[in-house]
Amino acid sequence: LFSHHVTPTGEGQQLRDCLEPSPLLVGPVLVRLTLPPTLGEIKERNPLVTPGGRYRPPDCEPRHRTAIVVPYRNRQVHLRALLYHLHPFLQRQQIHYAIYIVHQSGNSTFNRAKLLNVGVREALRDEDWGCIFLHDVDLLPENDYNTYTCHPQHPTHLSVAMDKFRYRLPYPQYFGGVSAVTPDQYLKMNGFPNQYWGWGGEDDDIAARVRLSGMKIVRPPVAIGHYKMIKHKGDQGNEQNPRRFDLLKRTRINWRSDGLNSLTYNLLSKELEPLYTNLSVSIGEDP
Ligand code: UDH
Ligand code: NGS
Repeated sequence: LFSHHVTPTGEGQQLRDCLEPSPLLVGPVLVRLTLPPTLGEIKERNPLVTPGGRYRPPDCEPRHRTAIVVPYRNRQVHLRALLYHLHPFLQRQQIHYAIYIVHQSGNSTFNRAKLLNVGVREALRDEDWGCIFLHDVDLLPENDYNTYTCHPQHPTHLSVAMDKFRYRLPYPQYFGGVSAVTPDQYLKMNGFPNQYWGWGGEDDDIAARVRLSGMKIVRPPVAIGHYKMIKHKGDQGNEQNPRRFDLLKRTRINWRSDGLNSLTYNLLSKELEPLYTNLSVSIGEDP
């Protein structure tokens, strides 16, 4: 029931395990898509968040350690909206967490899945996270009963009811938006593909890896997995990938050789910003 927790002053202190479910949960939350506050204002509203966008509950010993990894380029306003909503959301869940923004530097075609691979690897260098969330920047959770924790055996798909799909799954195998894996599950599926440059298909490849490596996808109830997507146009540098259908035909052959075990990149910088850890990375370009 009690576990040892060392305070920054070095004094030992007994903290009771956090209650489950967290007594701070409120259920459905109103997500308004007005212009989000500035980063400074968001930090003021989240005084217990420490450099790098990290947090642990002050009054109880957390039961979960979750890293949130966000693939990112040139979406400043969306990032502010995400931080504004996600920090209080995760604090209500009494999770020990950190938010990692993986910024693709340069102008080469965007590669979401490869950025996610980089984020997982770098996050695990920092800490022994029990759960890693793969989180699009433009998705805002609307119900805090949708807990940001992992299933011990199977990868989780969280964004099962997005407003743009009229709060339903668009198709049974959909794995895009927000999903989560434990480090073990991630290893088992050899991570994510590195070869999807541009929009589309990489999430379907990841879903196929889950199945091919002998796991299945678990999901929260549709009534709870509600998300608002911030509306936007397709990004420059992330045009539809015409090769995605051919790549998807080969997942069964490629997944063991392309993924975590073939990942290469250059980490250009790692900055502990007040509300997030910013990883700037050069991931190359479509050969
Ligand atoms: N992302 C960026 N910057 C980019 C591209 C993508 O940060 O330039 C990230 C961001 O986290 C985003 C995620 O990658 O949430 C997924 O990209 P997306 O938002 O383009 O994909 P989504 O399917 O939106 O959510 C599609 C909108 C228009 C695509 C038109 C093709 N039919
Ligand atoms: C599928 C895409 C997925 C995408 C999903 C939703 O068709 O990558 O649509 O797209 N798969 C392929 O293109 C092979 S959305 O409606 O969000 O634009 O996530």
